[in-house]
Amino acid sequence: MTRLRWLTAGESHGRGLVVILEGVPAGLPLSAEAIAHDLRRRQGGYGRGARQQIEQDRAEVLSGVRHGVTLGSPIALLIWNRDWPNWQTQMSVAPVSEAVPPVTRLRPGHADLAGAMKYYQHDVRNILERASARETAARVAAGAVCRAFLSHFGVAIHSHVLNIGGVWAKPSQPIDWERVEASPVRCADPQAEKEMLAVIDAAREAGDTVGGIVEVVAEGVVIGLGSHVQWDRRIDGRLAQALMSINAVKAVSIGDGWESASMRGSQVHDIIEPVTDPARPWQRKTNRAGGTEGGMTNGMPLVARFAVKPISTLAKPLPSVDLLTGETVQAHYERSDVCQVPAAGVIGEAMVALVLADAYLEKFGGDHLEEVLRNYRGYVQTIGPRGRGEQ
Ligand code: EPS
Repeated sequence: MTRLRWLTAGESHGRGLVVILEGVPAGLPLSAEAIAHDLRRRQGGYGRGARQQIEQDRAEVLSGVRHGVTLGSPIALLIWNRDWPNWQTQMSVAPVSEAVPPVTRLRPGHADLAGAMKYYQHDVRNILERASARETAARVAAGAVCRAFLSHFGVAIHSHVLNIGGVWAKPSQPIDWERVEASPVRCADPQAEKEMLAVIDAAREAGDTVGGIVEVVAEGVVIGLGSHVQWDRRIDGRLAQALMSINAVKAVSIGDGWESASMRGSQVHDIIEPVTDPARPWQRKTNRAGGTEGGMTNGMPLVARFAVKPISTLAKPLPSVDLLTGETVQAHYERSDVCQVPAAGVIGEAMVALVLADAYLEKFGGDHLEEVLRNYRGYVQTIGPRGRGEQ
């Protein structure tokens, strides 16, 4: 990230989560309600566990905003954990006199083992509290700020679920985003939705978990974000890193991704259509590239998919080993989600928003929203066919 910097802090059962976002220009109207909206969306989805009934995530805006408008100074957001009162002894910042039993039964698939080795811990709680996907609430709050910024450039970011536990949604175009928002699994296909709900129920009954595949779509993205000239400036690489960093994500692809590897070039590449509408130059017959070519956006919608593995905290735990004794035990279980795939989509939107906001600021830099917009409009005037009405 070059123009936008952000860091989160907070443990899953600590007092709360914090994110500081720096680089958002001055002059952006920002409401706590817009952030709360995305936080609510992250908490939803069929298959979520008991924790989401306790929490009602809302971000308090501590800085960087005055009278509903950003100042250009760092924006600090704080989300209190409502579960904290139940964890005050276990998660106390100060030393406590009570004995707090350590978590020692390692969960295969989680950060427990590698984290305990790396940080020389004798209590897995010292790892799992930060490794928990609860941290993604802070990312979603920061992403909501970026979404508000991007809306001034006509960018809209959505996500939908393509697969849960092996059940595929039928492809549909255009995607009915209202239906997706109303769907308990954030899926556009009503038939697949029914089957997905059944798959989640069956996994719950078996004390198991299920993963899936999510697609994030960003519409209205301008041509030319990112760059071909250096590896770390490529927008597809930046998106992949951001999406892969979401807890439990094991694969990311852009556009047709894996499928394109087994097709011929003539089937894969998106034919460029003649320019008839100067307001929408460089349209393609198809969008198999998913909106990026040469490490840059190409003016078509950005389409990124990612695969989420099933959550590793199982109600019917896998055999494992005790961190302290090295003996065979059942892995640790307190409570967990059966399926977090719908929520992962909302988190994916936030990560895409953070990457795109950074890329817009990199290309159209400015300290006030109006300045960024001026730079943007100046650029947009130059993106038609060379030699035709270029300014
Ligand atoms: C989560 C909160 C967590 C888990 C989940 C994500 O709450 P708790 O640990 O109190 O149940 O529900 O995290 C995991 C599944 C995990 O394995 O870490 C949230 O707010 O998203």
